[in-house]
Amino acid sequence: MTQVKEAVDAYAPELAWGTGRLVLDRPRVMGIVNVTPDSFSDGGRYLEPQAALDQAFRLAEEGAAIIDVGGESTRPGAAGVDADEEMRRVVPVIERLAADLQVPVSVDTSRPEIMRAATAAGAVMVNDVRALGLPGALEAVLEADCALCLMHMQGTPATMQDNPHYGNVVEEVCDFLEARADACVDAGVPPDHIVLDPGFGFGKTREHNLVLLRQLGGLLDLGYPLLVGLSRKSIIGSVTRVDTDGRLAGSLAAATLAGWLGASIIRAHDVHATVQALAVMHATRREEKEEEGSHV
Ligand code: 7PM
Repeated sequence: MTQVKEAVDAYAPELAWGTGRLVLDRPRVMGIVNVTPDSFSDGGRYLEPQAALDQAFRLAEEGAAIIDVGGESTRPGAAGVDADEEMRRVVPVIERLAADLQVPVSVDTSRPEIMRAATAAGAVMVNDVRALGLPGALEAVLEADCALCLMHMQGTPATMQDNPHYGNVVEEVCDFLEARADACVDAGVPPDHIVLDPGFGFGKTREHNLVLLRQLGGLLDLGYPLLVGLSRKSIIGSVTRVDTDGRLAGSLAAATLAGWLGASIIRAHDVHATVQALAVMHATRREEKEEEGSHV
């Protein structure tokens, strides 16, 4: 083996933040913890802070590499929660998790004041479905030196599923994510702090979602790791014709495909099952690489 090839083989992409990093040599699972009364999936069950903490510890045990804590439902048509309420929901939970959990914590928010409070409480990543679109969000992330997920959404949660339309959905999502990543890097966010997300279900029809998944590899050309969230979403239900509680099998198929097509982080409710699906995906891919290697 040449030195160059050794260097290339040793290279593993990673997501970094001020004090740490997540090695992305294989797809990692982001476990979802909702601290909301109205989330479509775990609705109400984990509203109490203690229940959210229990859920987070369980997901970490199941193999989550990062835990995403959210206090605002972004369900299509959902009314937003006010900043005080969001603050009351997420910050105490993040404080406890950052102190006691061995796994890094992400905060799912668009509000700069929540970003500041959550990162001060120990969150190492901001996951923003509005891609730092609110005034002050970019500054909050810069100051925190945290990792950052920039997601694509067409419209707003209240209306995004009313009539999604694109000329070319893959191109438009790609252009949007590139522009947002460029703006962040220009402002001083280190490129290795950024992960991009096509935003499945956020202003997309069934066909838009399926094309985006099929063509996921095209987004890799932007040079950033990809995060995808398909777990229990209506795109899964539109194919399998089952309600949210019955969407595990479809979600695992989607997670496996996304991983195979190049996603580095899979956002999921069912962490134990998703970790196993991705282990089979990864083992298959590794054998393939070893076979190629044996020919040289
Ligand atoms: C109702 C519908 C409630 C959809 C909650 C959801 C993503 C996200 C969400 C995603 C990133 C869910 C979604 N989805 N953040 N936050 N990517 N980065 O299924 O796909 O949890 S909310």
